[in-house]
Amino acid sequence: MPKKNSMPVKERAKAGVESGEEFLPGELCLKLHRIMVRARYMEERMIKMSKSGEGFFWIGGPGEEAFNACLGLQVKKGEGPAYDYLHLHYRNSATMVAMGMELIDGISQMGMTFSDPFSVGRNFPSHFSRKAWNVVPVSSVIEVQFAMAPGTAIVQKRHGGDGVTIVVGGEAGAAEGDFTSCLIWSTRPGNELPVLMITMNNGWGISTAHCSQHSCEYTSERGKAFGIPGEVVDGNDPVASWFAIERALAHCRSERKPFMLDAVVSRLYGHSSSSGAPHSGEADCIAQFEEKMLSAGIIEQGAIDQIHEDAKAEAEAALAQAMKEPKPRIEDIERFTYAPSDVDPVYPKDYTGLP
Ligand SMILES: Cc1ncc(C[n+]2csc(CCOP(=O)(O)OP(=O)(O)O)c2C)c(N)n1
Repeated sequence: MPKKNSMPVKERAKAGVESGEEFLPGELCLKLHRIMVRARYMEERMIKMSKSGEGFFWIGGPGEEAFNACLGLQVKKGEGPAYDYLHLHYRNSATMVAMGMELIDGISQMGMTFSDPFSVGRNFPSHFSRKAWNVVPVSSVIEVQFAMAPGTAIVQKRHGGDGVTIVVGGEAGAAEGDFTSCLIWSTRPGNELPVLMITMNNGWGISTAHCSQHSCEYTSERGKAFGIPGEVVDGNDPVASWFAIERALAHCRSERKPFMLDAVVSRLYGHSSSSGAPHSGEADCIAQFEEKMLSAGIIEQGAIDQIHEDAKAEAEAALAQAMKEPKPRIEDIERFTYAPSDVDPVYPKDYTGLP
């Protein structure tokens, strides 16, 4: 396990939030907190949409904001192999918000509008994709991202530079063979790959408890058999998460080899709208962080309230705008599904001509 990488002592004289040995400066705490709150209000508005008929199925990331915001701010964002590739899952909204996604983008996909930038209103919510940021389309079929991740990492290894592949999934999905494929492909002797494998461990796979299925408490324990270093972090703690991600990315960038992170997180609104999305009462990373920021003196309650008000207004305005947007057109139903191919002998140019 890499050495703890805490902020230098002289920096600690400034206001900030401490967690164990680690310290995050106030300015960064405020930035992370705003992202977390904006992502939360977007999701909570989307849950309401699922109940009001402005959208249908909801799935998303309330409870994962602390870790995900830290991840999004540390991504080397851009297009092509010189930058990081992201193979995300459907709970990564705060990562996308941290990278610069507007709340209306998530809300438009929930509202299935033609203006949805990820799928033109044709996919589930939180199924992000953005070519300009190397965000590979999120799949509803869980865990396939772990079989795809070695592909972008191979390209990055051949390309050179320090771009890495970041792949994220839940702990239940890690039971699937795709996860093991990633372990094997990222550790072939002489062909190791710069892949950061992240498991967001909320303790549940829909309604199946983690402890009833897995003999390992954390998926990173499986990395030992493959020589992959790993770390377990409290994903509800933005300070711990920030530095765990920093260490993990530094390893992948410089060694050009894999690393495994388990982030222990809450599932604040259950699995999805299919289970009614009631509040679970689990630990809330935003409330916890606010308590720490208040006692560190880097923010006052009035300012916190204002951030919440602003985020709520932003989500409401995004919904009002999204509801004015046109719906997808029937003629687009098969468009953008597969990339055109000049080399496929059976369906050249465009697979969407399939019967
Ligand atoms: C291949 C596949 N099997 C099953 C499902 C149904 N399914 C959707 S989410 C889910 C649970 C996933 O749990 P976990 O991986 O822990 O992620 P979480 O949703 O808890 O974040 C299941 C079984 C699916 N979408 N794809």
